Amino acid sequence: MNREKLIEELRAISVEGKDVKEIYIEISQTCMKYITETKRKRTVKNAYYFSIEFLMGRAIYDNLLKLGILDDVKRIFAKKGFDLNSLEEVEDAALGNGGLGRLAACFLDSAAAQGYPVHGYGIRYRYGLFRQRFANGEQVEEDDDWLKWGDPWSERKESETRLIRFADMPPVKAVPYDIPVLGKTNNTLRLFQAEGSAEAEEISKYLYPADDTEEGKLLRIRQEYFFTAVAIGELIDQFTCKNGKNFKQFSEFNSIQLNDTHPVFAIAEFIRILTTVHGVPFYRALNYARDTFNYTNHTILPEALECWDEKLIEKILPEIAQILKSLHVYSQRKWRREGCSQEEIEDMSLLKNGRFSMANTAVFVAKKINGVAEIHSEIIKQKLFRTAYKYSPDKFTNVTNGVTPRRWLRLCNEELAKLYDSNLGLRWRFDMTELTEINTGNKHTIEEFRNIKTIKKEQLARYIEQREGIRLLPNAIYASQIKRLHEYKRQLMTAFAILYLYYELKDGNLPDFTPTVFIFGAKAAKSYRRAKSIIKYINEIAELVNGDQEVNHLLQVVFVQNYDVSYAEKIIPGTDASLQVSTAGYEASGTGNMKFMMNGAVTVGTLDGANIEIKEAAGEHNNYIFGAKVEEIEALADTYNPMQYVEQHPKVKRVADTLIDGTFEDDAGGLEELHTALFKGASWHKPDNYAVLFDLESYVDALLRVNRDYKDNRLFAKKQLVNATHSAFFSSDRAIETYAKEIWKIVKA
Ligand code: 26V
Repeated sequence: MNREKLIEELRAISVEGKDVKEIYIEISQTCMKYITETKRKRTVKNAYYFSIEFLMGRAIYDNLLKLGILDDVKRIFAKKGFDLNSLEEVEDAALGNGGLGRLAACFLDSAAAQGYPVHGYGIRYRYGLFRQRFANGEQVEEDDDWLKWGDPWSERKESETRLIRFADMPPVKAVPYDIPVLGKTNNTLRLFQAEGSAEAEEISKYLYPADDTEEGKLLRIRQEYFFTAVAIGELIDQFTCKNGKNFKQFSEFNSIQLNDTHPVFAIAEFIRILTTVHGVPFYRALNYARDTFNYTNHTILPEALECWDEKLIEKILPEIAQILKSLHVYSQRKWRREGCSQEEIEDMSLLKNGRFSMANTAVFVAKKINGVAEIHSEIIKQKLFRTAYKYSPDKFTNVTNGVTPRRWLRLCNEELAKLYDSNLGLRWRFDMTELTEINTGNKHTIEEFRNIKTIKKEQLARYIEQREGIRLLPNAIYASQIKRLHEYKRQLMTAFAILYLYYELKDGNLPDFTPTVFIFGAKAAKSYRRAKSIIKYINEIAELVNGDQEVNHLLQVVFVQNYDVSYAEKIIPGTDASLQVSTAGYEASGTGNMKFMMNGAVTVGTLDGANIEIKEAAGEHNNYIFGAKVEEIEALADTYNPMQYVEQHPKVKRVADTLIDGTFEDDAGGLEELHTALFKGASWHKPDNYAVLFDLESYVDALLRVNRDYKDNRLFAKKQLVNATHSAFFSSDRAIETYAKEIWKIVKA
């Protein structure tokens, strides 16, 4: 089938008497017929991206764009009286939590777009990330039944089913579902579904099941082993079919990227099959693994670095436990031989206090280890993995994250893409560095950009009104913080900043204030109590501020429900100021920050993650940097006492007091607990562990700088445009090119 034939078949679809779902399925299936006829190009070496999350979002518009028929199909269906925008009802495939899963999706997109043979391996969860709504300002979670829309974009490959064995249950069937990833090459995302018994089905039922109980932990281990073991089994069989048992060559054909530590069992499974099935000696199998696997670290938060009890792994995967132990023994011997001190050996140890450190295992074996932004990669080298870095500095590298300009610019902001087209032709689509040729000093261009921003803000306002029933203030600054809810990301600090501004306005201290709308979008992990309290608190603040006649023409707060990829596609282009305010040192990279920049929002941010590189690319004067730097945050540990601090900063005290002084209802005691965490400490954390109070006034100051600068509309629009036109570095095309050349050593098909 060729493109013309495809369009013809799409034109032949009748919409008469059909509902949105039926039309959606028919369009998708027609495209799939066309796509699956296109054969994969043969390549020598492929890369495989192993990830427990792929946050793909909605497929249909993206695929139509890649087939080059989006505009045609819109027109064809408009003529039939069917608005293609109706397909926005189709829910996202949300098989991921946030940045890590969305990065995996952007990387697959960029690899295909550039013709690199990179395929994804993951899990086909029955239920993705929960759907969120608010009841009385509190988060309520519901199962995400994404399959109710059917799954026309994947192909079940029953005949390629493999069996995965756990010691305590019958063999589990792993059935592959292939999702095409379109571009210059057609790559594949292969997700496995667990079948065979009710017990088996549990394995691929939920994304990130709670792992605070032993049962939860076992399930998580099963998930991790399940998808990596099928993938490894497949890759080894494919290899031996073509090349026999000359495993020395395995890495000449295959490179495997471990997206965080969740897929680290792949290493053990690889060694297990080579040693037990193919009779390769252990040390050789290890060497082949060393040539094949690479590891990306995505966080330095201790609570997120996986360690699994030896006993648990022994119970369900005895052979794998044995191999992990052998790796441990082998590594200890090696380090002793190399003259490492006892302390150093302990620091790098794969097995600590009866628990396997998945990160240390990955670091020991991987050929390349990378962080996801310059500062993060430095922290990894100097702190998290400092001993390993001391002995193998060449293993460590940085690949700053990126985001796909197809979804995050062309699809979500076609107005801006058209402005680029009319200024530069189509070249920029293939090389975003061309965007710097746009004359950002040109009055006419700035005006055009400003109009586009206004259009996108209006579209956003309409969308939010539809979804949330809230009408946004027009002619206001739109400032957005959209990301997973976590204390280190400091949504609480934004909440305090809003209250700070609120009281300043009430007190008449801000006579010249430009109206500002704060937009939040975030899901809190089901069991993360303080994160949920922060949602409740922000919703309380929204009620107070939005209901106050004295200020509600100047200040507005909206927390949207069920924030997801598709919501992000609306919020990002309609935002003026992107809030990226994590405690310095904690946000590995951030990728939302890049999406905002690409759509021409200024960054109000700390010197953390990729914010630093954004500031460098677009110029400090075009962004609003504030807050303590990493070294300053570290120094706080010895000197900082939040109780004393607020005594000297009464306005900070005033807002923090609202957690306990009856300003807001707090029946469940969640707000009080936030107050305790700030002033007395909580869990294993010291008081105000994330420096929320400490950075607050410098944050407010940055927001007020935005507020002042915005008055000169043209100058502000210019800052935004400079950001947009200097965002090439943050395209995942650049990131993938770096992985391909420096880590995977693969060439374009
Ligand atoms: C996971 C968990 C799990 C349990 C408790 C707390 C906690 C805190 C953080 C995490 C994050 C896991 C890894 C992750 O998603 N990292 C994100 O990866 C993005 C892509 O590289 C990056 O842009 C974000 O900065 C980073 O947080």
